Amino acid sequence: MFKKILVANRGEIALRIQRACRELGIRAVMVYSEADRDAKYVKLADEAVCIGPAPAALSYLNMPAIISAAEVTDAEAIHPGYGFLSENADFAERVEKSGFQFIGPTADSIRLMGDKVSAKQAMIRAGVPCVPGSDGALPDDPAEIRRIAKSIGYPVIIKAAGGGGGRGMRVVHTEAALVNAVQMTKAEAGAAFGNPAVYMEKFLQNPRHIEIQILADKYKNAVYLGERDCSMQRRHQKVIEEAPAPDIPRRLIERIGERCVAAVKKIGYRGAGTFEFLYENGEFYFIEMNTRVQVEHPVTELITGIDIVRTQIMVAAGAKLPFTQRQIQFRGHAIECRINAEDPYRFMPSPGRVTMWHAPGGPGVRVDSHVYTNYFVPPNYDSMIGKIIVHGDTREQAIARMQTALLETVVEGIQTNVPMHRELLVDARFMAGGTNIHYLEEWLEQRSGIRQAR
Ligand code: MV4
Repeated sequence: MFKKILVANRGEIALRIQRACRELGIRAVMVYSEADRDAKYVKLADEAVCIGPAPAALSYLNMPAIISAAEVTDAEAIHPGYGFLSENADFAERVEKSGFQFIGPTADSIRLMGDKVSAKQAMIRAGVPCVPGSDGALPDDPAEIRRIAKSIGYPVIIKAAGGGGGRGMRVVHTEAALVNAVQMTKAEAGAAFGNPAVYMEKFLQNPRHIEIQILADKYKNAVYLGERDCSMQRRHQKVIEEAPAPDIPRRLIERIGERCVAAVKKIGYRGAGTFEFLYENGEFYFIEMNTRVQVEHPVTELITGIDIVRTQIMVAAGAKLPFTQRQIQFRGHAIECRINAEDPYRFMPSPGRVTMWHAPGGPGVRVDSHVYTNYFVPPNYDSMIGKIIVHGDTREQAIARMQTALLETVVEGIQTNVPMHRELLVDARFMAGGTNIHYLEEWLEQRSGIRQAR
């Protein structure tokens, strides 16, 4: 096992990884920007190294600074967390070439999945069901493009190979709009991602976003840890996640989970990973794979009892997966609410000093947050300041526990989305379960309409 790991991230996930290290008897080196100098998880660290000024480009994205920090502290491995450099294949490569273990998949796997065209082709070859679409990147010939769209059937969606997570996409409803839309998306993709390649899919109008968590070791052992429903989102930012997904037959989850495991083994993937699917009319369609630990990993931890971050570290160190698929059991229901420092209905960021922080507690309540009373939320990074995660025997019990937890939560000095969560947790449609990816935006729209009418 490693003796020392460098944590190349900040905020709640940096603290989450630090905790996993402590439990494993591993020393954690935290790197921090000038804006995070006073954070408690930095002060509580075994060691901490300042890697640059507040802007992420100069600190948390600064590869030479991070690798130098690993060298001077004699760390053996680097955990990238999520965001920042976590899905940067060049970083993974430089980490390994400098003699450190990258806690994640190989640079080749990250590269394969980072290009959404090669990712989809790999998944088709591995037998994972995908959204019907173009065979690879679109050609330049307008007649060919029209022929492909006609065979798929309108509406179609044009997506950038270098995009993902909702960046670089355009929906096309008619043949008249098609060729121009492809050209526009290509131009934007070239500028944004340095890769103008685009591909085409049937546009699914009312899907749910369901994702499958997998874990794999270096010896081609792999398991799936069930699914998460991440349909409650606004502008591609997830707001509430839960596991299991309401009203999806277990045999469908088992079938898709087994396909994901087969794909992982086929491509030689290792570490934690997530297959993102759209789910519509009882069918799963692969869209992307994330090659990192995700924000919402705790809901899976709570229903399986498996520590995903601990397992990431163990398999990176060369351990075999400590469980088989048959040993994994799913128990109860978990829900996560992301707490953001923002105006709860207009979504403007609200950084600043937290003058009062009181976290909820009680049976089945987990809080992953680096915040404390008198913590200063810097304006330089993502507005997420923590997560409340609850577990119950049933979805109803989990909802009741989350309602209670949200009522107990006190955050003063800054605005947060806690009031929005309190309203959503008593919304009849949310409580019924199984809403699609458009529901939250429709709910917000209606809500603001009612307010304006008053
Ligand atoms: C789609 C789609 C409908 N049809 N692909 C958005 C994020 C990126 N991961 C893929 N996305 C979508 N791809 C087809 N063929 C709708 C979306 C989409 C979406 C997906 C998941 C969660 C939220 C979403 C919000 C808007 C659009």
